[in-house]
Amino acid sequence: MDQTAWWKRAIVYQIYPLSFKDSNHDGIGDLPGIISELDYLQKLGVDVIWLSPVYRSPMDDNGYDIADYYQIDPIFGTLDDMKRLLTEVHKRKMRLIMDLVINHTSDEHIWFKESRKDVHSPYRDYYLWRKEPTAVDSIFGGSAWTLDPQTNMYYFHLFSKRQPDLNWHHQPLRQAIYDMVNWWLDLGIDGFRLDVIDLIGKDIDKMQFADGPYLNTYLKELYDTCFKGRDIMTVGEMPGLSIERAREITGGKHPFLNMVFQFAHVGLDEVQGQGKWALRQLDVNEFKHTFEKLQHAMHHGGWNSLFLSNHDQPRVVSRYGSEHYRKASAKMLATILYGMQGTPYIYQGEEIGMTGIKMPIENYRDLETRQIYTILQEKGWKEEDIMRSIYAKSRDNSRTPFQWNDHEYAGFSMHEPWLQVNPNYKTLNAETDRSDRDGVYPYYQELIKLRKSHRIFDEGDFQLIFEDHPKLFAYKRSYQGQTVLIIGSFSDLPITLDLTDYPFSKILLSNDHSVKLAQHMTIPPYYAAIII
Ligand code: TEU
Ligand code: CA
Repeated sequence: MDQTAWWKRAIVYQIYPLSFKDSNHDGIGDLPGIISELDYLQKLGVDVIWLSPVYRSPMDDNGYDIADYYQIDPIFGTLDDMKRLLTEVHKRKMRLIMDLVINHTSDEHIWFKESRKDVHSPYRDYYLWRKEPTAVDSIFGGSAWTLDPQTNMYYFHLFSKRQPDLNWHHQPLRQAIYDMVNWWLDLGIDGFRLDVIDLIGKDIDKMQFADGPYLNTYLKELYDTCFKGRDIMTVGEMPGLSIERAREITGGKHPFLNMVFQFAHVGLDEVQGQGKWALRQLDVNEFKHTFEKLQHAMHHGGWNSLFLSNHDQPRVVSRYGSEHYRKASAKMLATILYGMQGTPYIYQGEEIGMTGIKMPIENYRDLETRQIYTILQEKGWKEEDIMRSIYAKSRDNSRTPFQWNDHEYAGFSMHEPWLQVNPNYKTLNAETDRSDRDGVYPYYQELIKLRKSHRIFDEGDFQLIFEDHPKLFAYKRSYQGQTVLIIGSFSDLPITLDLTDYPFSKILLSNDHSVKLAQHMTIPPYYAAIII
């Protein structure tokens, strides 16, 4: 492997700043709070921190609506805090990447304020204005067009109406973005996670949005103007990109980005074509075959990012694991993910097995949840069905404050937090978990160490085993004559495995030490093991 590609061997940890740690006790997480917990991350084995947006923002979409790219929002701290964070991260031999939200801005960005004033404004073409709306829905529900009374024209927004889309076809806008990106890179940050970057090449008049006709052109320009020649890491969030295109963009002739987030495996608990609120049971076979495709496609050329959770997705234990077998299933999910090829991502709290939450509707803060609640009501959904979907899929599931200890507000803050703490914090928190021999955090530490000490995890090829088993996700990795088996059970019941056909000598790691390796072995619910 190319040794300069350090990001291939990195473990990335995503911090959602609002909910990580509050230092000044106003109920909102902040940069000094993050600085105070860097040792916690270092001990876990983290190499790179991805910080969700901390720029100045009205927080309509929790910072994914940026009003000033050059400033830190006062709720998080100051630019000096940011610089201090960077220094402290680097001191610990870790790196820091920022979130880059350049498909849209906040409606409070000066560009938009100027743009909307008058059709002749020099900023008019920074955004997308039309006399008539087209039949496009925003991703959060409702029309993607909003009429602005000031000039009596409609502006385009794929997310909330407070997040107008930027017009990437306008060269001055692109240049303004590149200047800003270079400014942050010159400040010393180590790269970016690029928010919905597959949308910047869209052609709205031709109704082409994700992976639009101009995507390669603009990505290439961004790469040439900002990324080229710098020792950084870039990961593009690309919900609408095919596997083939992901491979092209990360590994083809022009690798514009180091890796992308693919979402094929994420929508498998949804009725296809009906959006995220129409629930269905996960089919483990479909799940593992989706990963198989990615593993094979990216094995030669291209690079995968491995993730199950982020700030938009519900907690994976509650979603694909089991709250009843919480610790076992949290470890199992980590094991099958970390056994694959790619760069693994941990979303804050995943490493202690945090779970989803059920709250009365008025406690939800996420604009998507609040919006969808009304929309589903209007569509005639029954209250209990709406709430069932929200419990399962609301983004607030993963945004509740980090559970540090069993003190009031889970040690996140001494003030009532901006979003309710999960009531299970008394027993489920980092302090308890880390002092538990059976804890999830200690397991992650071991898993990360193991992964880093065997090249087979970086280089080996991937083949599913027990391929049609409806409750097993198992595969082997092979590299230079060596084979590793990775086994994960999604079953509430024991399963008997026949390992006669596979080479094995010992268990390198497992979530249940009472299980002994044998040709015929019976594994308990949510068992996970790495066998060599
Ligand atoms: O998300 C983009 C996206 O398309 C989805 O992940 C979407 O938010 C989700 O499916 C809705 O349920 C990114 C950010 O990660 C998200 O937090 C922002 O809200 C969004 O872009 C707009 O910036
Ligand atoms: Ca604070």
